[in-house]
Amino acid sequence: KQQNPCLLWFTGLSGAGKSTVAGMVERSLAARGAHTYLLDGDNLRHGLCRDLGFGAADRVENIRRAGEVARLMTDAGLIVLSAFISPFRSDRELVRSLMPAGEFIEIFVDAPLHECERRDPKGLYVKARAGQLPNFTGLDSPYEAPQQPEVRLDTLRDDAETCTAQVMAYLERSRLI
Ligand code: GGZ
Ligand code: DAT
Repeated sequence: KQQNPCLLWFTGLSGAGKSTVAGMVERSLAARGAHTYLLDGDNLRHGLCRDLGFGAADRVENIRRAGEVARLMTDAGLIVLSAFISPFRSDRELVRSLMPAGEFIEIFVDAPLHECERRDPKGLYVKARAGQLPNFTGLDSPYEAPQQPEVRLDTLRDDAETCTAQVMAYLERSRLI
């Protein structure tokens, strides 16, 4: 077996860089012949989770479903990457508990709110500040930062290539690839 199935769980504020880095790690893994799948709000919230919004209870359910799907995909032998804000510590710990020891890799994509708001890649912070997006994470909905993530990426200091290399180095060091 050339790869160990595992779940790379990216968490962080909107605009912190989860999708960007997860996408680059996925390309890096694919270049080595690994079989991967990237789960994110775009492919879940339009289908499996289309009934869910951004209130606290709906976010809890969103992450529960995402975790269960990710678990099934790792059972099928894939390296799964996920890019959800996943703001609540207890939900991330629930997903961790679904996975065999060592196969849940929590990756804290860390950037301060002011930097995420400065980037505002989709214009959502502007909308949220204007009152058009209630319960926006970091503004009027909480984000609980990981206390012991397997990997912490500082996307204010390091560029996306450096962050990608840090994740790949973790996977090599842990003999997951
Ligand atoms: C946070 C929101 C909201 C609110 C829409 N709060 O930058 P994006 O666009 O692509 O990432 C955000 C995405 C978050 O969905 P998740 O499934 O990752 O959230 S969670 O893990 O909390 O369930 C953002 C967009 O949806 N978005 N409204 N109110 N992000
Ligand atoms: P998220 O998926 O967390 O909402 P994104 O990947 O869609 O975030 O957007 C992140 C933005 O920040 C994107 O415009 C690229 C930029 N950026 C700057 N430095 C970065 C880094 N080190 N890693 C990832 N993205 C970075």
